[in-house]
Amino acid sequence: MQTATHQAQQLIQLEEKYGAHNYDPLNVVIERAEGVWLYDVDGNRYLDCISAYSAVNQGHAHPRIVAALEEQAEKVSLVSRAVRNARLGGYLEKLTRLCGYDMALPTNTGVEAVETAIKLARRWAYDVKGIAEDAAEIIVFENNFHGRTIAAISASSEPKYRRGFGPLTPGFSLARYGDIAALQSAITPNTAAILIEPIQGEGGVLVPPDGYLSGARELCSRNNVLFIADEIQTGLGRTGDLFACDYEDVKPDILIIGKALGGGIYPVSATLASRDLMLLFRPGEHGSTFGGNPLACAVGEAAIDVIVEEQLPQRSRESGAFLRDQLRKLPNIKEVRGRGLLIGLELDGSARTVAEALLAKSIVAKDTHRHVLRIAPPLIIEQPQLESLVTALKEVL
Ligand code: IF1
Repeated sequence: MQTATHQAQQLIQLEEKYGAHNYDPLNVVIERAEGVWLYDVDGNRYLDCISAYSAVNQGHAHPRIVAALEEQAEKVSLVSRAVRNARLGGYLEKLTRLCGYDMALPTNTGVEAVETAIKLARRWAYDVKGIAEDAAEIIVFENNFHGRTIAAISASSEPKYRRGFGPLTPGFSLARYGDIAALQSAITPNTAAILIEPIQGEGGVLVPPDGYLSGARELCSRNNVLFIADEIQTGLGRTGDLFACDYEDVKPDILIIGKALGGGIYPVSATLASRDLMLLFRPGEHGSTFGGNPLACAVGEAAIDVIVEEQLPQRSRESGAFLRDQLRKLPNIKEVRGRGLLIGLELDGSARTVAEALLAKSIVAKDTHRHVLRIAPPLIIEQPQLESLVTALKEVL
C-alpha cells in the first residue's frame, strides 16, 4: 500500500477516536470516486472491486443519477407518507414493471425491506394460510446474510452476528443451503415462507447446484409456502441477469431489493409482491419516515434507467465470463465461484493478506471469511480494467 500520509493517518485516528469500532476497514481513506475508480485523500487512484457490496453497479457518481438527485433535492426531498408526493406513483410503476410484480413497498436500507418481507409473510400465514397465532415459521439457510437488525440476526447462523444480542426473535428455522432434501424435511404445517439468497454473498459467494432454486420454488408451491428471495446483493444485474432467480426462471412470491436500486447515491430499497399479498398490509400497519420519499424515487428511477439502458445485466454476464475464465488460470486458487460480476475466489491462504497486497497494486477488493476474496467491480467495468485486474492478481498470487 502507498504508506498512508500524515493527513490520511489523522483522518483514521479521528475515525477510531470518535466512531464505534464495529468495522475493521482497509486503511485507505477515499475522498472521491468516479465510474470504477476510487481516489484517496492523497490523490492515489484505485480500481474498485467492492462496489460498496454491489450498491454501485452503475459506477460511482453516475452523471444521470447525480443529476436526478440534484434536480429533485432543489424541488422537494421529503414530505413523509402523511401526504402524497409527485414522484412516488411514477417510480413505483417503473419499479414494478421492471421487476414483474403488481405492487411494491418502498423502504430505505436493505434490511428494512427484509423486515417488510418477514412481516408480510407472517401476516399472510395468519390471515390466509390459517396458521395459529404466533406459530408461523420462516425457513432460512445456513450461512445466510440478511442484515443486522434483531430479526435478521435471529435468522443468522453466524455466532459472531448473534452473540450477546439476545433475546433473539423466534420463528426462524435453519436448513442446509443448496440441499433440496434438507429443505423438504424442514417444511412443516407452520411454515409460512422460505427466505433465501439465490447466491449467498457474505456466505462466500456460494452458488447453489443447478436445479436447486427451481426445486425449492416447486416445493414451496406444492406446500403452500411463500418463496421470498433476498436479491439485495444479487439483483439488478450483478449476476448477469436482472435477478439471480432468473437464471432458473424462478419467480419469487416476494422479492427484496436494495443496494443498486439507489445507484450507490442514496439508500433505496423495496419489497415487491402480488396485489393479493401486498394488500394484506392495511394503513398504519407498516412504514417508515423516509421510505418512498421524492429524492429516493428520483434516484431510484434514474438508477433503474441506467441499468436498463446501459444493459448492465448483459455487460455483467460478458465481463464475468471473461474474468472467471482468466482467474481459473491463476495459481494458488482452489476455486473460482460466482455468476456475472459477483465472483468469489477460494484461496489457499489468507484472503485479507491478498486484499492488502492488491491494495498496494491500487485495487480495492475485500475478503469474506478467511479464504474467500470477493471480486465485484461496478458492472460498467471495461476490458482494459478487467485485464489489469487479472494481471495484478497474477502478480499477487
Ligand atoms: C455491512 C456482507 C455483503 C445483503 C443481503 C440484506 C443485506 C445485505 C443479501 C442488508 C447487506 C452488506 C452489509 C454490509 C456488508 C454487506 C455484505 F459482507 F456483510 F455480507 F454485501 F456481502 N441482504 N450486505 O448482502 O442490507 O441493510 O446493509 O442495506 O457492512 O453490514 P443493508
